[in-house]
Amino acid sequence: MWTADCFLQSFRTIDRCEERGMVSMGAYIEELLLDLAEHGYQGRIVSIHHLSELRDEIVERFNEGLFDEEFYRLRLASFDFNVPESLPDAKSIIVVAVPRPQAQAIFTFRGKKKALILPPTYVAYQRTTNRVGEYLTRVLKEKGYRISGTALPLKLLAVRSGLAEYGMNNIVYVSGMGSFLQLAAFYSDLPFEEDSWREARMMKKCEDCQACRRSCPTGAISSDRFLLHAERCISYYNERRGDVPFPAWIDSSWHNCLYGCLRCQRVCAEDRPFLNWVVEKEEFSQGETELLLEGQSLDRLPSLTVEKLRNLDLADPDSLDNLPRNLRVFFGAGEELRSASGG
Ligand code: B12
Ligand code: SF4
Ligand code: SF4
Repeated sequence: MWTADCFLQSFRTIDRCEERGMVSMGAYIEELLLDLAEHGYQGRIVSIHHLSELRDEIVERFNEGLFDEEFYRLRLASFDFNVPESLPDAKSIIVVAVPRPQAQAIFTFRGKKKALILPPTYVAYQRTTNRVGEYLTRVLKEKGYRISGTALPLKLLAVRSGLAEYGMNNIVYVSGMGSFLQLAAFYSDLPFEEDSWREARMMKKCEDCQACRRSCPTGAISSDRFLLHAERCISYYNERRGDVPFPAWIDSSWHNCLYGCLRCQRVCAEDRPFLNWVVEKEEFSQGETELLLEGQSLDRLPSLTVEKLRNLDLADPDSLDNLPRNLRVFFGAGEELRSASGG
């Protein structure tokens, strides 16, 4: 569990600041980190100087040709390593981990019910980031500091800041949260130089375990390199636009969630305590499931269905667009539905 011990590293940094007479800033950051923990979050603050290291690492891997071209263009090209115009005097980056549960949607088709999980982060993604942002804005404002949003590689930032460690599955783990968490990061004009920046590291436990690698059906977690073959990850495909069909090499039996995939987290001992943590649950009748398989737009759905979708964060055109493709693999829904939904 998350205890004051976990702050040891931050305290050491603060002690050094105090030796240099920066007592008030050290104490203030200590207070900020403790307050974050009281909200159930965990965080680290690092100097803005590390921004270029994050950029260089991604650029280097790109130059080495380690990213599938289309994957890079669709998912990584939007990283922005420049200090934002809204906060030109940014001095630090605050990275926060928020524990996140799963949600469940039960669908009914041809008399059969199928419960499908939405893994952590799929529901309330933006709301969670906003909540952290609002919290930091409120707390820092009291001391006259400000924050601004980031578009950074969050796992790399979290690991190098000392907040998290990589699992072999390339997902990051935070003490007391497993990997069931969402990361958020903000620039701030809060000065902080003596941070706990370190090399990227993998959990010690992974050295004697390969459970995630063995459980991944697609070979995305391979033994030829640590970096995930993201273009082999099921999540990459079921998050894509609804008119992009699943590649033929994905066996339909490999799908295990409405969005995303949980195979490499479900087998991990670090995640065992969180596997039954399911909050939002909604059930869709046969009629509702058929309407969703047909890809009906929001204005053509009954208000009760819209309400249920809203609770699962699926009441938006993008989600409604890719639901038919993602659902069909579980129901083996026939050609009549495929053509009705234009798939
Ligand atoms: C693109 C993306 C994806 C892509 C690619 C995933 C990937 N691994 O890159 C796809 C669509 C596949 C995806 C899937 C998922 N994602 Co995603 N995704 C992102 C996004 C937008 C960027 C990730 C990224 O930076 N990739 C680039 C690669 C290069 O970075 P990296 O994975 O950190 O790679 C580093 C390591 O490999 C390390 N490295 C290389 N060699 C070695 C060797 C050693 C020994 C060590 C220690 C390290 C090391 O160096 C690399 C960096 O240079 C982030 C949000 C964000 N803004 O960061 C969310 C994010 C990573 N996703 C998230 C989640 C929850 C998921 C899923 C778990 C969802 C699900 N259940 O299906 C899966 C996990 C799949 C997996 N096994 O990784 C969370 C992660 C939470 C966590 N606990 O880690 C994030 C952070 C969103 C958030 N705000 O919380 N995702
Ligand atoms: S399943 Fe094993 S190897 Fe994979 S992340 Fe968990 S501990 Fe590490
Ligand atoms: S999320 Fe699924 S497909 Fe992606 S690496 Fe993990 S087990 Fe493999």
